[in-house]
Amino acid sequence: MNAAEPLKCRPSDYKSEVKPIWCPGCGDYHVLMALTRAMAALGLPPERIAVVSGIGCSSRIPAYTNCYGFHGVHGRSLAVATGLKIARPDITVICASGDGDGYSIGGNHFLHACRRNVDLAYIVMDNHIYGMTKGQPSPTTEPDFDTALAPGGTGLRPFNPLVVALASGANFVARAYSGNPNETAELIVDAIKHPGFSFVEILSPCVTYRPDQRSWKDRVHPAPVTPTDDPARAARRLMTDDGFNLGVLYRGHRAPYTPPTAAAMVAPESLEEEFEV
Ligand SMILES: Cc1ncc(C[n+]2csc(CCOP(=O)(O)OP(=O)(O)O)c2C)c(N)n1
Ligand code: SF4
Ligand SMILES: [Mg+2]
Repeated sequence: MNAAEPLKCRPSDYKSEVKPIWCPGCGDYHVLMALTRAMAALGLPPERIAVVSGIGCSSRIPAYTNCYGFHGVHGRSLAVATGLKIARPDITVICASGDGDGYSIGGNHFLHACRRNVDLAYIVMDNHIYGMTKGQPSPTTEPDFDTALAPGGTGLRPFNPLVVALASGANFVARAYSGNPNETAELIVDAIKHPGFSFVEILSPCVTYRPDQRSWKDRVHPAPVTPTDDPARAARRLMTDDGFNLGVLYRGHRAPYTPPTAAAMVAPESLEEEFEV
């Protein structure tokens, strides 16, 4: 076989023997399906892929693949994924988060990962709630979403992940819906192939704490426009975004970050000499 030719793989080749413990009907099952379909479509050997996550129901996903995995610290998935990609550029690094993990505690890392533009695919399973810790509002929760934990709703303006990603310099920005696993798989393939920091927001319902999200299947629709490489045009589209437009919004041409070569780095011993008092 030609070395450059992708392997002929099936999605099941990327599943581990660990059985998911998500609630029956959780959208994350479909994200796992989409992710393994994407890996099979790319034909990469599992040992050439790393899936890195934080903490949350969604962040359990690395355990359910047989690739290298890191189920780490809440909100720090991007820090780990960035370091891994810099140290091992030969590995395809997929970073996975939830809206709590990625937009609350990990929000700062999100901004800087977009800005740094390291060649990563970042998928966020957004259910507009903290599922794992039993339903606290997240940055994407609607202001009037009424729960025992936030009676009457938070009254706070939700965070718009696509706006933040675009404004912060992400090189690829897309939205998917877990209930469409084929389209989601295609967007993940596209994100992995696109150079630089590629962000895919995946609407993935939490059927336990957000049963209202079952209606998302009737609300999502393909974006009525083709992807753009013009950030100003993408920004204008986001001004009228209803939150349910699916597909690639923005595909940029910014060159991914490349770390300095070992030769260009200063040896720590020489710094020691310089700073000796
Ligand atoms: C430092 C730290 N703070 C808080 C927590 C508690 N905690 C665990 S998961 C989680 C929120 C998860 O929400 P999200 O990322 O949206 O994932 P979901 O469960 O909804 O998929 C929180 C606050 C923690 N584990 N570590
Ligand atoms: S609590 Fe919600 S997000 Fe967590 S597994 Fe159950 S349905 Fe999924
Ligand atoms: Mg969540």
